[in-house]
Amino acid sequence: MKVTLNTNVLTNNNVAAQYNRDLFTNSKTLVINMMSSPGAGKTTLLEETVKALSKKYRIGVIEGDLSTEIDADRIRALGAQAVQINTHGGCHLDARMVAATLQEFNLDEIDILFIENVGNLVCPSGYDLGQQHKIAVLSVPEGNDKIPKYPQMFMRTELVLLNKVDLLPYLDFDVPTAIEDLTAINPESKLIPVSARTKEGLDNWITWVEEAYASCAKQ
Ligand SMILES: Nc1nc2c(ncn2[C@@H]2O[C@H](COP(=O)(O)OP(=O)(O)OP(=O)(O)O)[C@@H](O)[C@H]2O)c(=O)[nH]1
Ligand SMILES: [Mg+2]
Repeated sequence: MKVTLNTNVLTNNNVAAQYNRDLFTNSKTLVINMMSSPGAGKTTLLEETVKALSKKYRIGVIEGDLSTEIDADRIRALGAQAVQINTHGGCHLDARMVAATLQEFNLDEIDILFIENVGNLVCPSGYDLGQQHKIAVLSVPEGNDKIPKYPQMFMRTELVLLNKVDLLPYLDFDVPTAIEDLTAINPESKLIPVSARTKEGLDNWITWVEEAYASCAKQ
């Protein structure tokens, strides 16, 4: 028997994403969905971002992991509000999980909300969470082949933070090749080289966030 699915199987996700988007728009909260492989440095980058921005902006963070509160605790240690979602085996966050979590924030009092997605270069990119911006973190030890091998992630993001550039002298990662591969897949995407360890390039990332905030700012 041939079964034709006329229904968008992600309908519920899309409905929840629109619900989230309306909340973010009404509260003028900038929301950035950060995705990467496990260990690329998302939480470390968010720690540095919180340190750099928290005097000027009220920051909230949603942390997505299969298990534990480790990442949320790292953010809370810096004084920012962080809520942990545990997916219990799920390989990505979906908009319904985020919607449920939003009850724990007063969005009127959050200027910038970062969502750290579950470490995975495949599943998270397909799910709209209602954010205004989707970005990818790629790290130098992962190698140059990740952009061509996981094109959906880099097609659907507008910025790649190339993290761990402090390790470039020790590894064979080639930055011009990464830029070339990214441009071939997504000519609109930017790439910012950074090191959460040495802080190299972090000012360029912070400027990017502040410019994004300016376009949806609470005035
Ligand atoms: N050398 C170097 N190490 C880094 C850098 N950024 C993060 N790390 C290290 O990389 C490891 C993983 O960092 P996390 O920030 O936990 O990575 P993550 O992407 O949040 O990991 P998951 O949440 O598990 O997906 C830690 O040991 C960090 O100290 C960097 O710029 N340079
Ligand atoms: Mg993390």
